[in-house]
Amino acid sequence: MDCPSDFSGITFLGEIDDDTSHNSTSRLYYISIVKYKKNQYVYVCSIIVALVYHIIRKNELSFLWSSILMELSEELSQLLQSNGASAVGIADMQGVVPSSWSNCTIGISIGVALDTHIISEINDGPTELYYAEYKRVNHILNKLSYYTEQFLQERGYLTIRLIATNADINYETLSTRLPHKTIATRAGLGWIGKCALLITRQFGSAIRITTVLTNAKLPVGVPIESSDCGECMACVNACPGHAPSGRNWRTTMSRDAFFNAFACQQMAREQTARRVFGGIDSSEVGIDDIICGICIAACPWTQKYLRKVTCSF
Ligand code: B12
Ligand code: SF4
Ligand code: SF4
Repeated sequence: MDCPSDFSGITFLGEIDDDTSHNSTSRLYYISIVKYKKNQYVYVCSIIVALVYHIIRKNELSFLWSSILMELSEELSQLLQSNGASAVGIADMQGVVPSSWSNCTIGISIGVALDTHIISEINDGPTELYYAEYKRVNHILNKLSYYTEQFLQERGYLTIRLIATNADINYETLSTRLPHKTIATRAGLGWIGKCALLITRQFGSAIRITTVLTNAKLPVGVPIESSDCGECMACVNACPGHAPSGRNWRTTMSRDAFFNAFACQQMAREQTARRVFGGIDSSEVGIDDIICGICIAACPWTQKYLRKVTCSF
């Protein structure tokens, strides 16, 4: 039996021809097996080469993709800062967001610092100017979260925008589904102080915050998991409502384990009525806002911020 023409070019045919014990049929099988083995070898080699190439390409692509996302986050950060943000952080919120929001696990925490002159005048309670500042900053935060939402949606991403304050509150527990402070600590903006406020190294607790959740896989910050208050007791001693217990926070602790939110609410209500609304309880005139801020002003980190920015005459 003649060898088929496609075998004619195989170089190792000569070695087989030397083996006289094979007739032409068995030689063909033999050639087929050798060819199969050789092809298999070539095939396996090609797969390895293809895999290595794929890994290199994939790394190149993921590198390219992460640079695009890095640029996107820088662009967003610049947009927010040029519109009044004092701090922007990005957090991986996987496993922390409520399950109904699990398609948006990246949290953008946006902070706006409070005016230093106004905060330095809160000594024994809130002022009318602090109330105006509270309103002004909430307005800016809501505007910034709106810009963030527009920015991301225009680029095809999903977003969930949380309102700066007084939204989604369960008044039985004085809590929301996802408090802004949780995103802020996960983004690495600061820790939770003994007074239950977010404390940043740059502004102390004189910063208000808001949140936008998204599915854009922006580069995230390093979470802060425990308090940096140490032995300080300034806010504990200053609080007229005795709301902070003096215990240091960590992520595994519930708010109620170290802070009495209802005592704070009661005191802030009284302070707001006495010092801002001329003795009238704000809820009686249909206003949800209650403010105090003594713990903000008392914090040494806030004091450091006030000293850095406020001119002395
Ligand atoms: C309800 C509410 C109140 C209640 C209860 C306060 C409280 N601490 O919970 C009352 C009426 C008492 C109150 C008072 C005040 N409030 Co208020 N309030 C809120 C509101 C609307 C919801 C807070 C909430 O959900 N609480 C539930 C508990 C569980 O959460 P939390 O204490 O806020 O945060 C906890 C978690 O984040 C957790 N945590 C942190 N990191 C991590 C990470 C992981 C993985 C986990 C699991 C948990 C976790 O630790 C925190 C402390 O336990 C938020 C706005 C918002 N939507 O977040 C503003 C907010 C907390 N209030 C604020 C402020 C400034 C005040 C006042 C000073 C009033 C004023 N403006 O003068 C006081 C001070 C209160 C205080 N010392 O905490 C700011 C705080 C800013 C900051 N730098 O921290 C917020 C964020 C409003 C804003 N947009 O900036 N408030
Ligand atoms: S806001 Fe006022 S009442 Fe509430 S914890 Fe701070 S100092 Fe205490
Ligand atoms: S006043 Fe002291 S204890 Fe209170 S939050 Fe600031 S650093 Fe922490």
